Amino acid sequence: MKTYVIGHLKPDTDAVVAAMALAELYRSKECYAYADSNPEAVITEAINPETAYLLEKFGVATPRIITAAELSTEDRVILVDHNEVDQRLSGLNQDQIVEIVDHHKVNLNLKNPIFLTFKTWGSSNTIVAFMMQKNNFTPKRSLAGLMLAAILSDTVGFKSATCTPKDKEMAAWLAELAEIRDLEAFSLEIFKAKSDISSLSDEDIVKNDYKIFDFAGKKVLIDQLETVEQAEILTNKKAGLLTAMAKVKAELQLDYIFVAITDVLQVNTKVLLLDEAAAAVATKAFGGVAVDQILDIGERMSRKKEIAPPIETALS
Ligand SMILES: [Mn+2]
Repeated sequence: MKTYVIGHLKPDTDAVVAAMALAELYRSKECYAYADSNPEAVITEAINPETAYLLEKFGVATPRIITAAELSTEDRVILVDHNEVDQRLSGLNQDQIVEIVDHHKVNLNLKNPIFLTFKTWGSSNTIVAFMMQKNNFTPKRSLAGLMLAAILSDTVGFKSATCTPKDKEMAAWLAELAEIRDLEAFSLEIFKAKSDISSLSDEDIVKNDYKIFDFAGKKVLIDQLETVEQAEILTNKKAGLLTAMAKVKAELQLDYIFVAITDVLQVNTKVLLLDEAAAAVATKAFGGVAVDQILDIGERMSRKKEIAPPIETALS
């Protein structure tokens, strides 16, 4: 029997590193008696360029990709940074889930009681850092650096509406352990790695960081690209992105697809709208007027807190 710790589909830095950090904590401390099963951090799919950059920077190996077919029926699975079925490893038997550590809206219907740790903080790594402190565990320098990076990435350098004092408190602790003093400079370094879309096709961008939601029976994909080159992307890549959106919408049988291009330095998001129906939902959700299939939604940067909820309300 083994215990696997795993983040969501289309893994981001928070999901990958929270799994690594929690597995490290559970290998080292008894906590909930997983230590005998050698907890291992795994991932659902290939990592994004930002996570690849950070793992290389800190000299840490990428966790392996696992499929549900590789799990034996006795294996236990701990979910981090997600809970909804649509965001889980596909084919995962939910009876194997023994614990969830997350900071997203809860959408669960499980048969058995399990360990649940949900906090309304800006990053799953803030929760894992908090758990480490409670268990008198100190992560080594490279892991502390990765956890700090994940907090800065998820909270957009503390600028996101999801950021809380606890995120800053845990980031300060991790920064000291990682010996990283200039958090603003480190945030910019992470934004640049995130913004490096040179290796991505238009379809890769549309599928770069997306989540699929069930809003009032409608299948809605919301993709977000956090970048320092918003204007350039919306000028040079718009036509290609719209074509890719149409393809992905058909392929995944979506009712709606939204691609949010967020400028992390200017603190502004513009949403690409594929068709009239999407424009109607978006303007109902956020107000304003769409111009040339683009809606400026202002300072909103958090998909979880500021982008997905208004779309859900508009559709319900
Ligand atoms: Mn997260």
